[in-house]
Amino acid sequence: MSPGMTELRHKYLRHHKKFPHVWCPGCGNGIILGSFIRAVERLKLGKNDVVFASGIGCSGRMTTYVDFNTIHTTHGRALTFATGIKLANPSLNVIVVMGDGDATAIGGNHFIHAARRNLDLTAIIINNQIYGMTGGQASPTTPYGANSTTSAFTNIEHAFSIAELAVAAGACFVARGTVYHAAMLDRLIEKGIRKNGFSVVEVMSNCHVQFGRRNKMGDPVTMLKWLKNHAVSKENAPKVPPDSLHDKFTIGILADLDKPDYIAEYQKIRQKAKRK
Ligand SMILES: Cc1ncc(C[n+]2csc(CCOP(=O)(O)OP(=O)(O)O)c2C)c(N)n1
Repeated sequence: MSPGMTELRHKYLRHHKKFPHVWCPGCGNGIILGSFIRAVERLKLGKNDVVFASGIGCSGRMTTYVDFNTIHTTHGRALTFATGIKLANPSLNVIVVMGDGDATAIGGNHFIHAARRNLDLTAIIINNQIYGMTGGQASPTTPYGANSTTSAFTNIEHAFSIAELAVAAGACFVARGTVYHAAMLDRLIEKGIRKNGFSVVEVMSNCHVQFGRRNKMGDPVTMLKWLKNHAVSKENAPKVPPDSLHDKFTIGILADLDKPDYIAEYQKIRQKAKRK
């Protein structure tokens, strides 16, 4: 029988040292943390074989709470630290958690080049459509027409899709889930970690405090229902009329391809250089 959440909490969380956590009641980050530790458990990864890196933001606090090798880095630069760690010790499973602002605004350039480089890292990107920790400023994924502290008369910029950006930049595994679909999220994170190459799992999440309250969704249940009603599975998407898809997003595995990973290629270059 697989262990229950209480057992997993004792096994994987720094519950004596680092709790209570800083997240608001009902924050989607707790669901994502649960999915992450269930995925690690299912993969039977040793705690010392996992490195969990984060940037800055509410998402960035996740590394504080788990009992792996962890590194809480600077805003937008988690992938650069993770790159160094993986290159120094390729046997480690290096998993990175970032917010939408962290990964695609200040860290946007690092993100697209990490995807293009195809180093074997797993990036979990929590898309709550807002800068949560700093008080609700618009991020690159804040929808057109939404309210935020920096777009009090509605956002006139257009959001981009993190998952589609990752596909275009060359990530070899790209998936999108939501905190409403938690069981599916466990599997997507598990597959992302298992994949050899740069993997991205975008998680649509609720920040009902900074995003929801300004957009008539001020409680977690309303936001979870919004996520449920706006998610379309990849399998069903072709059956949905295109004009009703414009405000929806696709969930599931969006890309899964095999290409040589950076470390294998780098070893070949080392061999070539040695023969010279
Ligand atoms: C170089 C730098 N710029 C700006 C900040 C301020 N800052 C801290 S968290 C944050 C936004 C975080 O938003 P997001 O990445 O979406 O994560 P969330 O808090 O929503 O999880 C910002 C702008 C910082 N800490 N460092």
